[in-house]
Amino acid sequence: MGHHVCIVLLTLPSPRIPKPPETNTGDRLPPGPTRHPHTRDTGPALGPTCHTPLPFSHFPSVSGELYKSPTPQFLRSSPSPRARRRENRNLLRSTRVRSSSSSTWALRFASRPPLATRTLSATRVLLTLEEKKVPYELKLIDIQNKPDWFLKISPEGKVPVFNNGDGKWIADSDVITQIIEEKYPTPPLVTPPEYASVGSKIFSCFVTFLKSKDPNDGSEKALLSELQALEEHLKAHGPFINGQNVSAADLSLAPKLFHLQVSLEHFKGWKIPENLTNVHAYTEALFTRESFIKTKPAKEHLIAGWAPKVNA
Ligand SMILES: N[C@@H](CCC(=O)N[C@@H](CS)C(=O)NCC(=O)O)C(=O)O
Repeated sequence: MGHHVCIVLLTLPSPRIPKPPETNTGDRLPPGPTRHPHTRDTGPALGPTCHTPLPFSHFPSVSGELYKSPTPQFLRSSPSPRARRRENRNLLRSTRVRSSSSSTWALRFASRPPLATRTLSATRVLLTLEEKKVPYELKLIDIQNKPDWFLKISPEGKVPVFNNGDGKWIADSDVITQIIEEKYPTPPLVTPPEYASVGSKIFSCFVTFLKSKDPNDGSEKALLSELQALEEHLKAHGPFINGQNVSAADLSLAPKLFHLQVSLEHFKGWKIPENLTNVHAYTEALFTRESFIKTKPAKEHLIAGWAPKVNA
């Protein structure tokens, strides 16, 4: 594969990691993000439902490059001139521009780094590229302060947008993953139509239950019923939705199940029931895949992303 495809994700300014509610019985988070001197981990994330925080340490593409970013646009959204100056100082102190002709940025953040998030739709595109070992480049934007170059390639202002290497930008993860499948058919990731909607209601049930403040509103039961349906499907057809091999439906569901597992345990002390053994084997099989490990969000970032929803 001679060329890279390109995908636009997003970055947002970094908030503090919020404290879990008092009722939480899960593990408590450390007061701030763990700093790893040799990685490019960013701070915690704050984002609406569809945002999946992603530390920069997870951005390297299979080509070994990091990502391209024409300008550090995310700094422009700092709340005050003073904060802007401080963040600009931090960036200047911590940004290294690699002397490569491809103007690849390597960012290392010395203190209170900006935040990198990505959407669940972007994640499935990334997972698809990783599974197919297609080299790619990432461009990051501040979704709250969309740069002009981004609005030119995504007039509706949505991420992800994807460029197949032919200069044509395509929106919508359904379309994008289909195009990737056509252009890079190996390994095939098509889910047969009869299985394509397996697990598709889990995410909305999870969000309702996560946000629920009434234990008797049926939201837990609704989620359990969807998980039970997944259990039965996997028991009959597993270990993955389409049998022996991972497919597009798994790549869409995997990040959602990770969000479910991490945030429900954190905010509600809730775990997927142990008797759903096939679901447990399934999440284990997905979460230990190289593609998933490379693209998954740090738990503390994920939790910080959900906190505003839970506490709303
Ligand atoms: N159905 C689209 C969803 C795209 C979408 O709604 N993206 C949201 C993030 S999840 C977005 O870019 N929101 C930014 C905005 O509307 O300003 C897909 O699967 O790609």
